[in-house]
Amino acid sequence: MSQIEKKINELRKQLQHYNHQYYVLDNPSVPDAEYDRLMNELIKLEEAHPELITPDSPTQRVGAKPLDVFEKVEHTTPMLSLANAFDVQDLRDFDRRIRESLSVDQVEYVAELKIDGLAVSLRYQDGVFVQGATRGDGSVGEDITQNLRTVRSIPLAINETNPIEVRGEVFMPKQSFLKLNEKRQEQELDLFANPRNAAAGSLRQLDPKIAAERNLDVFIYAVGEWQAGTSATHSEHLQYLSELGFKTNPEWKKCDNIDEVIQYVESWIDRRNELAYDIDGIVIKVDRLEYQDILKTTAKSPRWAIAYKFPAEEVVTKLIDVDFSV
Ligand code: NMN
Repeated sequence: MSQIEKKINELRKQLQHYNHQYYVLDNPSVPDAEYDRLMNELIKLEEAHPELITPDSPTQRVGAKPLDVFEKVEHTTPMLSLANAFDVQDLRDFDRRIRESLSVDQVEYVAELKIDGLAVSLRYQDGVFVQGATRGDGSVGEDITQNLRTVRSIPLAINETNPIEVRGEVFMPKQSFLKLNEKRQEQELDLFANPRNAAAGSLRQLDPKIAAERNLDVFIYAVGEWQAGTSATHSEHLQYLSELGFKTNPEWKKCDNIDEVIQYVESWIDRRNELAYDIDGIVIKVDRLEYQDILKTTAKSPRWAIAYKFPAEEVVTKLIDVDFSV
């Protein structure tokens, strides 16, 4: 390897590390000026040696040209939606059905915030982000790789050489949504109805430069396909995703039984407005993967998970309602 190649690799590793600290952990480890200096050094070296540019370089987030149309992507494992629970009784019924099917007295659950965004699937091969897709109808989604590459908290490279697909929710933080609408008002453009619609509108841009300006963020919440997978529980998956450098939501809780789940759900009803992003409920999943396999899925949704939906707080006036939901 030449000296230049070594220097380029070193800069990429360093910048990847700083990006992770800054965008994933919200905890910058160097001043911006130092980050910018290293980034400029890498840009200059790559300009002088374009043959050494790789798609996972931190300089390559917004590389691609505008598309004419999004290609279709068939999901190898369907991206199912979740059954809903609307009150405590629904949660108790869910727990009873599960315990009866498994013939056990107690089941451990993981409770997570249900982020109000768009479900996406991300594929990595040889440690490099190669494809990102929307859920679509659950079987076939749209290839939005080039827009997802612009989401700074999505790593372009990870430390897992086995093929892995992960799933998560792309969202727009409330603050970014307010700023975007302010700017649009000044420009006399239509306003987005809420952060979810703004995120949807951004992800369906054919020009990745527009998506890149929209300050989208992500929380990764599941491993989709992973042949080398050895975890026994969903909570271990969450731990592993975070070790790989993915942004996972820190608020999840492992609960020993449904009473603890109910306490967790109730604790968020009033606190949810304090978050920097919208949530529309709590997702509850059976923690043991072996149990998930036994419980299986119906045609529409897994039997081992449920989404508790918060009561709607207000009816939002329709402004731009981008339908990107199914
Ligand atoms: O356009 P990007 O690359 O997202 O950068 C936006 C700003 O964020 C830049 O001014 C950069 O300095 C800053 N940033 C800082 C760090 C850091 O570790 N201090 C990391 C990533 C981005």
